[in-house]
Parts: sequence; structure tokens; C-alpha cells
Amino acid sequence: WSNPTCAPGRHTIVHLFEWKRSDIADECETFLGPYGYCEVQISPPNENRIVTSPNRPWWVRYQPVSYKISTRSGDENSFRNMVERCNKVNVRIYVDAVVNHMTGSGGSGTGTGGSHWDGGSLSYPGVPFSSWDFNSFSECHSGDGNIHNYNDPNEVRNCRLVSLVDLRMSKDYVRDKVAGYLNHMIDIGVAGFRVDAAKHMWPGDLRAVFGRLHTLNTKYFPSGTQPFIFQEVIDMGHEAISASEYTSFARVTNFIYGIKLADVFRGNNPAKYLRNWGEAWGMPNTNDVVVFIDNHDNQRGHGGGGGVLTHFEHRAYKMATEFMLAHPYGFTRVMSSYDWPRNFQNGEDKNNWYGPPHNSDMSIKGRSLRSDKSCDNGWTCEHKWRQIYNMVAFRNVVMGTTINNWWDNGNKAIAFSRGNKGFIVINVDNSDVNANLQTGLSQGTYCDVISGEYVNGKCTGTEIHVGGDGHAHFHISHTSEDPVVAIHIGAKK
Ligand code: QV4
Ligand code: CA
Repeated sequence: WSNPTCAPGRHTIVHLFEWKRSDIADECETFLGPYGYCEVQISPPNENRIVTSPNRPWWVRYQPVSYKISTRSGDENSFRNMVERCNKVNVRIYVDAVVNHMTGSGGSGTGTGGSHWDGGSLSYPGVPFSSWDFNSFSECHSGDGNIHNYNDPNEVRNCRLVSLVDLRMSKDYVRDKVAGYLNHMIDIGVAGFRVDAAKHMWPGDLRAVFGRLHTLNTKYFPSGTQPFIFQEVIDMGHEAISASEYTSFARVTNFIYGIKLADVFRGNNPAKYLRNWGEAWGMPNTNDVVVFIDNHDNQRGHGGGGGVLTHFEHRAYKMATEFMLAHPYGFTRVMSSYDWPRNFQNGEDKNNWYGPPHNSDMSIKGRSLRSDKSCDNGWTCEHKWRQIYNMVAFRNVVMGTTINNWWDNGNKAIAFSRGNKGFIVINVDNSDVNANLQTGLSQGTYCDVISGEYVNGKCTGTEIHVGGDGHAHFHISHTSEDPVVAIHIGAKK
């Protein structure tokens, strides 16, 4: 479950947060396929609670009502259509699986798929789950049933996360229902899962569920292929539960990564220290992690958020993302967001609940396209920023090589090659880089894929001339919006 299930030559996930199924299918065909993305992480596809106050917040999708595929993003038909169309162009689908809990405990109602639910009496007939399928005071000893003490592993796993009713995953019946939901999607053709709130489930229970999973659909995958699984475990190093409890059987999300890189690319920690970036910074093994600059929680102050770079801080954000994609550590995920009107009061964004761009009937708005590939209608589409998608291609080209030819200016400017296939220079410093550097590349003219790209034998941006001795000259102004140059053998004239 730790091996990504990409088509050959593809190595990066994009999280299309809150996108409609039909838009995702179009995006696979017109952009993600051609530009080399491996797969899409989609928002939870199962039926969820409806909340109208505030009006249809994004977080309601983390309150399951049943495992029917039916949400604001689309129904089961549109889901099947998306999986098929994306797989056909070699783009995989990873599902955000919310299986630790169902809705919040307060209230009752009808979900997005028409199923009834009652959080008070613990009745979810759409699955069906009833009260004996949930942890109760026999497992949770926190008093009010909620999690308060993150230093008590029992409380974190058997009590309720922000009052979300907590499934009794020690039961075979619950394990079977959860595995049945995941298998339904595997059989349709999905290739993996992000497991939401994995820290709130016992590793043994998760292993029991994963052990029930089918291998992937042979219409798209070699027979016997296991789904790729990465578990959301927020481990900043100071709680009782550690990510290492989960890495022996699948991957985990690495949350330290984005915090540390925010420090570097805001200029607070000299970039020269990135020389040994990776495990030496106290992070898990490269093969055990999914890495990212921000996610849908911490970009808006949820999930222990705050401190990370986001698209709102675009200059530093692009640099951090470029570094992430150039560096071999971890399996990379690019965030793709929508805009919302932030409203900070006493340091807290009062609008961080805002759902995706929507029409007057509250259906999700499609992402319209501008001529330069970027999106409109409130969709940010970081994954279509040239500086980002060109580095996704860079990563595909240099995969399998190591870091060589490290250079730094003793402070905040760095450069390194990936074997003899690619070279990047990043200037976070307060002065220009003006240097002749060993690139490790063969002689020739390369297109800088940050300022432009390689189209029909020509560079639309800066050209870099590598001499017979592998050296090239780089001049990077410290005031540039993009103080980075990246070249690789896939964009050589
Ligand atoms: C509120 C109070 C409770 C109170 C309750 C009373 O906070 O104390 O008991 O009302 O009814 C929403 C609301 C939250 C509300 C809760 C229950 O924001 O205020 O409780 O619903 O009605 C997302 C959001 C949460 C949201 C949740 C469910 O971030 O705010 O809660 O969806 O809609 C930890 C975990 C980590 C988690 C992270 C956010 O270790 O696993 O917190 N991250 C994942 C997802 C995240 C999601 C969940 C887990 C839950 O990435 O998006 O939470 O599935 O760090
Ligand atoms: Ca739990």
C-alpha cells in the first residue's frame, strides 16, 4: 500500500479540492494527462450532511451520512465517468476516505443522497450503522465523549473528534462496511486513498480494513496491484501518537515539511541549510511520506494550521513548490484551491468555512478557463501555474537521480542538479545571484522552465547556455517575482 500506482513516468498528485466530477474528467483529458500529473486526490465522494448555517461550508463533506456516492460534486454516474475518462489518459483517482466517524452528534436530517441520519440516536440507515457500531463510554473515558487530551492515545482514537460520532472499528461489521465502501470504488477503477483522520483510528484496525481490500481493476492496472494508501496523521513531534505507528503498512502525510519550508522560503531560515533536507531534518523515511506545501485544512487555519505558505503568498509559495518538486524527498502533492474572502479578526479568519464557488442554486460552479491555461470563476488552480506544472514535468524527467553539484552562497541562495538531467537555482536572498555554476548537464541551450517554456523547438522565456565543461551563467535578480531558474534535458533546444 506504500507504492504509488502511477502510470509510468508520472510522479505527482494534485488535490482538486471541491471540484465537480465533470470538471475533473475534462481536466484529466485537457491538462493533467498532457502535462504529466500522476493522479487527482478528490474530495470525499460519499453522501454527507447538509449544513445551511453557515451556508454549505466545505467541511460538511467530512461528515458522512452513508457510503452512497452522491455529493455536491456529483452522483455515482458522474463518478464512474470521471474514473473512466481519467484512467484512459493515464491519470489516476485517489479518494479522500472519511471512515473514522459519521456526522456531528447534534441534530438529524437528510443527507446529500437522500438518506436519513440522526446523530443523537446514532442512526445511519443508509449504511446501515446503528448505536452499537459506535464507540461509547465503555471505550472513551474522556467524560463528555469528546477528545480533549492529545497525550492520551486511547482518547484520541476512541473518543469523538470535534463531536463527530466515532465508529467502533474494532467490530468486524464496521470493518466490513468500510472495506465494502472502499472496494466499491476500487472495482470502479480508483487507484488509492487518502485516509482521513487516521491518527484517530488504531493502526491494527486500519490494517484489518486494508487487508480486506481488493486489488485494482485489471481494466486499467496490472493484475495484483494493491491500492496506494496514505494516511492523514498530523505528527508535529509533540503528541503521544507518532506517524511511525502507521508507516509499516502504508504512507503518512508529512506535516512538518510545509512548516519548515515556509520558514526557509519566507527567508527566516537560510536556504543553505536545505543541503541535507529530508530525513536529517527529523522527518520520516522518504518512501513513507506524501509531502506538500499546504493542504485544504492548514491553508485556512484548520487542522493545527497556520504558518504554512499558501497561494495568497504567491511569490514564496511558488519558490517552495518549485523546491519541493525539484527535490527527491517524498511523494509530492500539489494543492489546487479556490479563493474566498478572508476576514481576519483577532488573527482568526471568520470566513474559513467558505465552500467552493457556486451558482445561485448552490451547485458548484465550473472552472472556466482563460487563454493562458489558468482558471477563473474563483478557482485558483495553482496546478496550472506555469512555474508549478513545468516543475511537475521537471520531476518526471529527473526521477531516479540524486542531488549533485550543490551550491549555495553561504546564505539564502542555493542551486543543485539532479544527476545529469536537471538543474535549479533559487534565490531567496536580498541580493542578486550572479554566478557561473556547474550544472552537471551536457553542452547546449536549455529553456528556463520558470520564466517560460519549450515550445516547438523554441524557448518562450530565458535561454541558458551550458558550456562543454558543464558550466552556465545565472543572473537572478532578488526583486524578481520568480527568482528561480530551472532547466532540464526535456526542454533542451
Ligand atoms: C463544533 C465544536 C465542537 C462541538 C460541536 C457541537 O468544535 O467542539 O462539540 O460543534 O456540535 C465541523 C465544525 C466544528 C464542529 C464539527 C461538528 O468546524 O466546529 O464542532 O463540524 O459539527 C473538517 C474541519 C472541521 C469540521 C469537520 C467536520 O476541519 O472543522 O468540524 O471537517 O465537518 C485534527 C485531526 C485531523 C483533522 C484536523 C482538522 O487530527 O484528522 O483536526 N483533519 C481531517 C480533515 C479535516 C476534517 C476532519 C479530519 C474530520 O483533513 O478537513 O475536519 O473529518 O488535527
Ligand atoms: Ca476513532
